[in-house]
Amino acid sequence: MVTILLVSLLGLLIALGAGLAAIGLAARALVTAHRAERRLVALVDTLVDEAFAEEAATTAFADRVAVLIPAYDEQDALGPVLRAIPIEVAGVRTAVLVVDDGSSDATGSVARAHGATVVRHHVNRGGGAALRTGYRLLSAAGARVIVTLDADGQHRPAEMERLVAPILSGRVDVTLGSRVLGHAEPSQRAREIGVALFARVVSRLAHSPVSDPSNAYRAIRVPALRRLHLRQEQFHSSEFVMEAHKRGLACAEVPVSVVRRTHGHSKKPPTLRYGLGFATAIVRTWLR
Ligand SMILES: Nc1nc2c(ncn2[C@@H]2O[C@H](COP(=O)(O)OP(=O)(O)OP(=O)(O)O)[C@@H](O)[C@H]2O)c(=O)[nH]1
Ligand SMILES: [Mg+2]
Repeated sequence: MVTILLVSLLGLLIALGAGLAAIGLAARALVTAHRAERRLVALVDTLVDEAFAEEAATTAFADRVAVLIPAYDEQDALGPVLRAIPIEVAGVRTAVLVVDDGSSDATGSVARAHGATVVRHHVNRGGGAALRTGYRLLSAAGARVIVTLDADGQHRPAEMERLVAPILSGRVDVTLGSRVLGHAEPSQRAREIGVALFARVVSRLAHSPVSDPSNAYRAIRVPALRRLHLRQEQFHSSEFVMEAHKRGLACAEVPVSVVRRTHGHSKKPPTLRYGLGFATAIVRTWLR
């Protein structure tokens, strides 16, 4: 009897030891993977910084309204967007930076052919990561205001003044484009329901009415950027809105249009996965 008990106890101890060792190994693997990822990101950032400096772009953005466009395989859509960017907005000259997010098509050369400054992520990192790269470079280059819009032609560059003027006049730090206050061409029903649902959630958590938390057409006064903690690789819009409210920046929603894509295709994951990713980004930003 005693022998059976001892053998069982020994078996239990061995199993426990093996379990702990496995957990230790898994934790080490995670730490190593995280370190490797950080090194890779640092490498990509260094390459981007060098490319930006080589393009002598540092002076091109000083005191300008910087137009920041993240672009991933948008060779067909990007040209018309760039042609429509106004030379001046609310009396201030614009300068355009396209962050080519690891495209495998001619996005970068199309952007250059249209006179934009281009930096490239050598691997695809997501729209949020592309915007962070742009924010970092443009802040260092002395831009006054940064306005972001998509490369797919869904936002209208002609409406840029609505976003930039309230910042230049000193009224607010951040403007957020809203298709709900403005105009939206009909899209998938699930997407429309999602926009309405997430608007309610984000408004509640941000303690302020936010009618279109997935709209990437927005602008910010550059010094205010430093106060935001932006980490999302992909679902950056809700993070940006919630952070702006959380850090006490003066925000205003501005009516804008969102039209249908006429070239290329959406890079977003399917609706359910998109909804989950969007919800996770909201919760993580809120808990921060
Ligand atoms: N989704 C996605 N977009 C990226 C990425 N990198 C850069 N972008 C750019 O981010 C912008 C928004 O991407 P879209 O896939 O059009 O997302 P969306 O406009 O919110 O969604 P749709 O309404 O489906 O077009 C575009 O200019 C993309 O080219 C990426 O890794 N994924
Ligand atoms: Mg789009």
